[in-house]
Amino acid sequence: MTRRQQHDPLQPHAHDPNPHPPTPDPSFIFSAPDGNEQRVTVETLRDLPLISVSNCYIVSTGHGTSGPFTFGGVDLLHLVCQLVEGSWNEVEVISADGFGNRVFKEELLNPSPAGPIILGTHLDGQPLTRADGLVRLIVPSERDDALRQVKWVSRINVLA
Ligand SMILES: Nc1nc2c(c(=O)[nH]1)N[C@H]1C(S)=C(S)[C@@H](COP(=O)(O)O)O[C@H]1N2
Ligand SMILES: [Mo]
Repeated sequence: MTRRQQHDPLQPHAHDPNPHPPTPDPSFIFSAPDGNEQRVTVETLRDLPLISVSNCYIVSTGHGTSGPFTFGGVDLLHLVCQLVEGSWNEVEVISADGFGNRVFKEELLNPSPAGPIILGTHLDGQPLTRADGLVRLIVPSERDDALRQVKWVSRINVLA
């Protein structure tokens, strides 16, 4: 397999999932549309409402479907609304290993019946481990090779 770092992280494709966290630190950089950046830690996320989403599946390219899981975490919409004042339209969620996904305002405002898109910090009631993806984007509606389930979020770019 070619190294994922050579690809655009926002054009994910089916691949053997990376089992190795790129760094030990689960905090990430949050970039607002005005270019203002701040570090968000797991402790920061704990101060926001914890919501849980049941019946989540990870439809893995490498090792079949796993689940159902109940993921707990912070509603991505809530975090963005908390940290961004002006208008915004799109959110890039990127891991330091070169994997990422684009989330549109529209799908945050109108969540799928499968559940809202969250930044996962808990798995089945227990804190999510770094190895399992802390902090992990959970897109409950996604069933396409887990291409939106971004483990080890290291950067969130909110775009106007
Ligand atoms: N950061 C990061 N997230 C990722 C990947 C990856 O390589 N890096 N692979 C994706 C793919 S293709 C799959 S199938 C799932 C696997 O998730 P799991 O290791 O928890 O089963 O993670 C997704 N999220
Ligand atoms: Mo996958």
